[in-house]
Amino acid sequence: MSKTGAPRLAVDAIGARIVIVASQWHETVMDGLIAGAMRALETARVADVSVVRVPGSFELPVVAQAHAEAGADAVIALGVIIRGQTPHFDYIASATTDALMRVSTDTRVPVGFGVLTCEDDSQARDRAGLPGSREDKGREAAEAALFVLQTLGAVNRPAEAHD
Ligand code: DLZ
Repeated sequence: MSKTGAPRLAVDAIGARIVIVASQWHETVMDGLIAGAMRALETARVADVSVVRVPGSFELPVVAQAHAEAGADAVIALGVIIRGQTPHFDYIASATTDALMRVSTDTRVPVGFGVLTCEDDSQARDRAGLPGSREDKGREAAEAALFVLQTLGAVNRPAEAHD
């Protein structure tokens, strides 16, 4: 996918209840993703933020779904999956991606997708919003979730009465 062209999606989400679900593999990159998401939430004036850690990316969807069903207004899923020498990467990356999409469509709670799928550690660091990184995928995931939250709010609002 292109490395450029990501939109800035800043919205005001004051009052929203947001849960960041974050895996624990690849600690430095994860720290960058979480910090980027937190920066976006602060810019959007979100005060109610919980960070919930799971072991690996494979565990993100079930915990994301639990929080979506328990009343979170949006969930931001953060993880880093790095290709190794076996097909394991492909299974975890595609299962995690598909399941997070399903959580969002089934619950209608926005799920920001901040799961990096990279060839190596240096690719991941370049996307992690760390000093010197070219991209900030944690921020992008948070901004996308808040934007969709705003969009769904407009869809779900009762239609104005007509005479
Ligand atoms: C097993 C595994 C491997 C090999 N690599 C990663 C990775 O790069 N990133 C990640 O988030 N998780 C990895 N895991 C762990 C799985 O996601 C999962 O936590 C375990 O298979 C236990 O269910």
